[in-house]
Amino acid sequence: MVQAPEKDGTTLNKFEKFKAEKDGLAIKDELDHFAQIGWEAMDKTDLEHRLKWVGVFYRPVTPGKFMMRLRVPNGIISGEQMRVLGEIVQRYGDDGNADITTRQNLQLRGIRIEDIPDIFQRLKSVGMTSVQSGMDNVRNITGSPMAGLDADELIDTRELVQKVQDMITNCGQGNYQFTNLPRKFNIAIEGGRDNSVHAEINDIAFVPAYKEGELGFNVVVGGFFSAKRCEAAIPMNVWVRPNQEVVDLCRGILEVYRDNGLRANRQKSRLMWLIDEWGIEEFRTRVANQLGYPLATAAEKDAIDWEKRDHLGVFPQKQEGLSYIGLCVPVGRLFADDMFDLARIAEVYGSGELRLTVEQNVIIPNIAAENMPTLLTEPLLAKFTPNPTPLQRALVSCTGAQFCNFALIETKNKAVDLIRQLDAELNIPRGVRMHWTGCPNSCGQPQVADIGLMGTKARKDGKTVEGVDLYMGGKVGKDAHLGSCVQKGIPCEDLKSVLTSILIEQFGATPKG
Ligand code: SRM
Ligand code: SF4
Repeated sequence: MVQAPEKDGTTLNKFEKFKAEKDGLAIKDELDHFAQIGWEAMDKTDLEHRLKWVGVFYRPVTPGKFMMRLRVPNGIISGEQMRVLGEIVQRYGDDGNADITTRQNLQLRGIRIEDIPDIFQRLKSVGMTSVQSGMDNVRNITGSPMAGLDADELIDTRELVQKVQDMITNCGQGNYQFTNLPRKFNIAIEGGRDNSVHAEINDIAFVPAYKEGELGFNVVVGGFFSAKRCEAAIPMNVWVRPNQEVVDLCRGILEVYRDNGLRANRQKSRLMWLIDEWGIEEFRTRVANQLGYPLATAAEKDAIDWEKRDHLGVFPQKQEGLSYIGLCVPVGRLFADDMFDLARIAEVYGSGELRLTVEQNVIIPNIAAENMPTLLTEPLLAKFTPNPTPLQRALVSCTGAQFCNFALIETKNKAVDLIRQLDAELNIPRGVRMHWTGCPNSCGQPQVADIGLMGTKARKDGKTVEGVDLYMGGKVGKDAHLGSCVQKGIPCEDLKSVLTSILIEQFGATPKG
């Protein structure tokens, strides 16, 4: 794809250099060759970077065992697809598992390079793709997990999310138009009243809004987290109808960003930095020019007027006689047997559909009333309960040191272990949203949590130990705003006592008798 040279003549950073040498997507035609020669013989840049353009991530922590990041638009996946993914990870024994991600998506683990051509065939056979899910591409597009089910829904996001993905990825074939962005890019489309997608932390988010009585979306732009800076998205002063206008606006913004986004310093390449440089008015004008027509101004206010729901438990749908059940998947971790069980349960009791949430949980929709009692006796529900404790129900964690080389601490196991201990000692009257993230990249979004924990190195008794920075005050749903760091460098071994005090003093917890 054509790229604007650096305006200030700065030397290209190493990422821009290797992208200019060979587009990451070109790797899709070399996968058979890699499978034959093995990962150790691969060119280092292809191995460590370009493979991410097809969603395959080399893991320095587990060399030879790759991670595969899929695309699950709107978090909707069929039982058949889930079963195929289960079969893929099953062949890797203890190395194989899957994680539900904070973008309503799935990542598979333990993948061997020699199996990748076969895995891609299997994905294709069930209409799935992992294309453009890593590096300087648009990530999984999130949408309301209740789309089409919720009686109070404003806009059904399913088709819109799929259309935006199809535009960006050329229907999953890969699209060189959008494979060399200055940096990663996040898009979310909210259709409900409760901001289920965390609109404020996306580069583009569509938020329902009535304009002169007509329902459409207000648009916010530039939200992002990075180690250097975190910003909530800001209004673009644009309103679009819930149709092709959404797809076109995404295309226009992506083209403007692709051709003008800052590329010299990767710490300053996300969309917000360009908006800073131009000002939001100029940015809006450039996007309108790119599209070739004027943009409608924003509706006065958006229609997010509910607190965020977590959808765990059993709830009626708008379709009479049907309900959905939300299951709590501790820190999003699934093994092959769990995936087979979820697929079977969705097919036997529901319509064969499953949904993933940004809280790393699973929803099974379309369950007839007469099927619910038997579903509730399924052994899987002992592991993935619809009735979790207040701490379990809102626990989120990024990958952490088990698989991620950026991590400063192990996260998922610590997170589960700590709430188990806190639950044993405290009565906690309300849900407390606790988010763990292993490093300042903030994949686990500590800034949206009631209590956010970000991995760091701390000092204790003169030694360097695993620790966390404590974030508090994140507000989600209506009037969402980001939390901030309130305490730095808490050694992990002191965390239980620190959190016990916070839960008692600020969340009404009482010690168990
Ligand atoms: Fe992330 C990089 C995992 C959501 C901000 N993220 C990474 C990498 C790819 C780093 C690496 O190569 O090891 C991690 C892969 C680890 C692994 O083996 O799993 C990784 N990010 C994740 C996931 C899996 C966390 C999770 O456990 O759920 C999430 C995958 C989402 C998906 O399905 O695509 C994930 N990452 C996020 C989010 C949250 C969100 O999107 O709502 C953020 C903050 C929001 C944002 O991007 O603005 C996030 N990830 C980052 C960053 C910092 C970006 C920046 O602008 O500096 C990095 C590092 C980078 O890109 O250089 C990063
Ligand atoms: Fe890895 Fe850091 Fe992201 Fe956690 S926050 S997945 S440790 S990059």
